[in-house]
Amino acid sequence: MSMLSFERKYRVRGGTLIGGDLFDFWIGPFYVGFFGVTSAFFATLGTLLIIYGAAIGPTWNIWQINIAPPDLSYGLGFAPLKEGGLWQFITICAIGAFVSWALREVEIARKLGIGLHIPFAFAFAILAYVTLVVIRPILLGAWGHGFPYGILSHLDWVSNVGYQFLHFHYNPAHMIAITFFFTTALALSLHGGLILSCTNPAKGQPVKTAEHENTFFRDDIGYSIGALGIHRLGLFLALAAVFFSAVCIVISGPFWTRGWPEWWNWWLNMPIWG
Ligand code: UQ1
Repeated sequence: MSMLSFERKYRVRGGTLIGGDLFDFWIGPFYVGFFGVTSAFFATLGTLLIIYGAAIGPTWNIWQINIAPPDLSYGLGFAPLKEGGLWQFITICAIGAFVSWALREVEIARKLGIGLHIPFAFAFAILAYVTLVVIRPILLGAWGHGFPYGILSHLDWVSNVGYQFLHFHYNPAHMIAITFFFTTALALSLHGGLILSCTNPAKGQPVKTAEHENTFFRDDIGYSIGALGIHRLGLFLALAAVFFSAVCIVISGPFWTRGWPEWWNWWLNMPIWG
């Protein structure tokens, strides 16, 4: 299944950023490349370190395994392995693997002569992670502000940081992020519904085309954004959701230390109220 007959013509040489022809090959369906090697290296090392962290920890319960960042007292220095150093190494491996994966996507896109939209989009996800475990901890002066690696522990971290600001839903960037998440879901449901309604009609009916797609929305809301436009809008909405999520956490602490409800006092304090 993975190696379709027509895929061979797309297995072209070149487009690599590093390594020339050296790693320019496939293993089964997967393109390797220099960054495929570095992705595998960092992912394997990071996973082994997580397993080691679990092994020296108190539990093998998958929900409770936790690899915590260093204590705040270590500031921005290196901590001993068992005191958060493991978390620091795992973070380096994670960033190494994510960035390698993005660059491997760049190499594949260059090979195919397509745009860099996919690695560009993935870069936003990497930015969100790096904001949580590097940028915000540096701004706050300690690696201990990063989130712990564990299923329940990272949920507790989110809950605790949320309550530290009394009511996180009053964070204006959080409000914007949520609005973009909901709008992304609206856009994808409209788009998915429209494409299926046209390409998978009732038995015996012909498959419909762009004319029908445009006409539906012109009849419905007086406007059609078009086949290319809906995908530009979708990508924008999804990336804006991730971007404002990163903004909402990076401003919490480094740029605003009180409860988020209090931030809205700027409105009550406006001189227009007399
Ligand atoms: C749309 O206008 C359009 O163009 C024909 C699509 O393309 C296939 C769509 O999927 C959707 C959902 C719309 C409607 C969206 C807006 C923002 C008017």
